[in-house]
Amino acid sequence: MNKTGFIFDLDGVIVDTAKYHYLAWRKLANELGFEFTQEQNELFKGVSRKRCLEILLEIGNIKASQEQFSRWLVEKNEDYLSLIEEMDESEILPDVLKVLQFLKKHNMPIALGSASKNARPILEKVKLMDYFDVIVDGTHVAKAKPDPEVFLIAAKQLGVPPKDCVVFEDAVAGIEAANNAGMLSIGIGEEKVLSEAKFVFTNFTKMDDKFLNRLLE
Ligand code: B16
Ligand code: MG
Repeated sequence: MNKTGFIFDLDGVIVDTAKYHYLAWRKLANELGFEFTQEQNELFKGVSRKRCLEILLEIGNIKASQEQFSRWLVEKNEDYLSLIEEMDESEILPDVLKVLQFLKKHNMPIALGSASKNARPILEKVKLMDYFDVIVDGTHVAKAKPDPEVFLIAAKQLGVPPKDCVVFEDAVAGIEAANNAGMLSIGIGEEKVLSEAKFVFTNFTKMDDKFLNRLLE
């Protein structure tokens, strides 16, 4: 039997760090004198830190020098890091462990494919490192989702052809990246938002063993 490779996004799939990203971006926006809403934060999902700041400055209609831009990137990340400092296993989203354990039991190769440069410390905090054979994060990729680079590197490192990989993603850009990589995309979130995904589940509690078994075939 051909092995299937399973690739998980981090933010919004394994843990809900989007709320901490939001607080840190909102603080920066407020300091710069404008509001940043939860709705606008949707645009930031799956998007690199640098690109997020570019979008934020567009929203606030602010022009930044190179030096200011770099300083605000550092400031936002420091605020984000202090917000995630206290994270622990209780922040793992419902039934993520059930799915990881199911895949481990069947000896399936598992990778992380995240845009975040903070992916490793987060996996350590929530004690999930041992489940991942491969970790590809924002420190390894040059091109952001929807470019398939992050998932293609993960597939290569898992030793599984892209067409035999399954991707779990919560972001529109991430689903596009998985589709662009020729992988099976599974959206975690709202069907109307993730309409390009092959399958969509509100969260992992909705994914039963029957469906998971089908993915192994
Ligand atoms: P960092 P994912 C993404 O992670 C987030 O969805 C996105 O909001 C964030 O800007 C990006 O990581 C970069 O994160 O600032 O920690 O490097 O969803 O691809 O796991
Ligand atoms: Mg995500």
